[in-house]
Amino acid sequence: MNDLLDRALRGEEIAISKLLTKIESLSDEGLSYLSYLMRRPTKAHTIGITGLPGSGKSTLIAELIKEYSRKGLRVAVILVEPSSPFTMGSFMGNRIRMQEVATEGNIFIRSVSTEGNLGGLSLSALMFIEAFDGLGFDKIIIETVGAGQMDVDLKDVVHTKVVLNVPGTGDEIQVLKAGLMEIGDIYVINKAERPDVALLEDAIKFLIDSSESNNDENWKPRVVKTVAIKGIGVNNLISDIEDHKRYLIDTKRYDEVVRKRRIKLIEIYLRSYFNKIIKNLLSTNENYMLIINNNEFDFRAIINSLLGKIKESF
Ligand SMILES: Nc1nc2c(ncn2[C@@H]2O[C@H](COP(=O)(O)OP(=O)(O)OP(=O)(O)O)[C@@H](O)[C@H]2O)c(=O)[nH]1
Ligand SMILES: [Mg+2]
Repeated sequence: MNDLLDRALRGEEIAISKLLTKIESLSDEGLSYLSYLMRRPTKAHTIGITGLPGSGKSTLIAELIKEYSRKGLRVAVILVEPSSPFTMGSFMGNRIRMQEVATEGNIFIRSVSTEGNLGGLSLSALMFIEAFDGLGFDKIIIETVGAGQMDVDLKDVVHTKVVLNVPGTGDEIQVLKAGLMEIGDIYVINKAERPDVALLEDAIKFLIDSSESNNDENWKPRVVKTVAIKGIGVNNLISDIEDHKRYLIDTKRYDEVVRKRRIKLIEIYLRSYFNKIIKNLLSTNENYMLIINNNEFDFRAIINSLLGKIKESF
């Protein structure tokens, strides 16, 4: 077997890091590593953590990492960061909070950008899920920005979706507005030491009962209160996460998620491949399209000619 792959499979941190970089570059070598890893047995439990900025996702993930590693589990964390420069602060916050607890070899943390992708979820994030699964991690946790489409996309690719809320914002159902209320398997009320917890709890439970939350009909979403900075409620959350995993296995949905996730990966790969072709075509044919305001402008002819160029390139 290839040396890099071999070392990564033995859990060597630097090798894993290099392997992911090669996969992310989409080089032939990288794709062959990914293909190899995807032929290995899948078992990882994938957990998506989402919620509005500052709700405490990274702090909570740091607590989950602590508990999981205490149980001897190997955990990989994927931080999906928006590409905007305004979020640098948050980026550092994510890192610092988790790095503090990630002192053991069993924990691996990797950031990816959203790459300005149409659908939100980035190709790299999906490839890394597959890679970590093939490398034998037990839990793969994905933190997403918590602002809409991307998090909704998570629905098809992770086993267990955890949505964070915080009380006392004067707006008890922020997540509903962000479109997140439909996707949670577990709703966490973090910063639960604050006043107005009961108000938020009632609002969320009401939404669940009135099935505004139209998730899987056989699983009634759980509501858990946590104070992530103090580690309070984390064990309850972990136990709900395990209940959900067991539910997926018992109802034969666990492997189905992996199948859907891989279909999504193929879809996003192809989209990004064709996007590059289109971008390239548009930039190399700018002059040609400049006649757009001219009365000789022939839309059909232009489209056909550009499509012809695409076909030639294959
Ligand atoms: N009072 C209180 N503060 C908390 C709690 N959990 C997290 N925080 C604080 O909330 C702030 C944001 O926490 P993060 O974990 O960075 O939140 P996040 O959701 O990952 O933020 P982004 O990644 O920027 O979206 C930090 O200052 C934390 O210390 C909590 O239970 N109670
Ligand atoms: Mg964070």
